[in-house]
Amino acid sequence: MKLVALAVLVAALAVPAALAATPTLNGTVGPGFTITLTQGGKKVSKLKAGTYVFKIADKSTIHDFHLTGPGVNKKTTVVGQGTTTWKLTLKKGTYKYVCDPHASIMHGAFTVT
Ligand SMILES: [Cu+2]
Repeated sequence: MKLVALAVLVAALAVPAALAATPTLNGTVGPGFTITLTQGGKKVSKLKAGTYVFKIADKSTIHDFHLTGPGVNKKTTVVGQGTTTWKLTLKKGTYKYVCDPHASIMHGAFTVT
């Protein structure tokens, strides 16, 4: 009986571990003149190279979320709104995100090591 209980416990623990394998980053642009990229509520400044799920919330029809860096050039549309999901592999280097129409005031960056 104890072995069965242990097997059930191991199976239950294995599922969250598999889901956590790809870290999720949250990008938000708008509704004001703000653009952010966070992980677990904290601003992203450094990441390890690897695969990440980017969940981008574009909350405005006058802003876009444009991510560029080694091997990556992805953006939402300016007029579009809603949530977009990108699964991206990040390499070593510097990545930048901007709102194209307001790049001078709406921008951010992070480094990948
Ligand atoms: Cu903008």
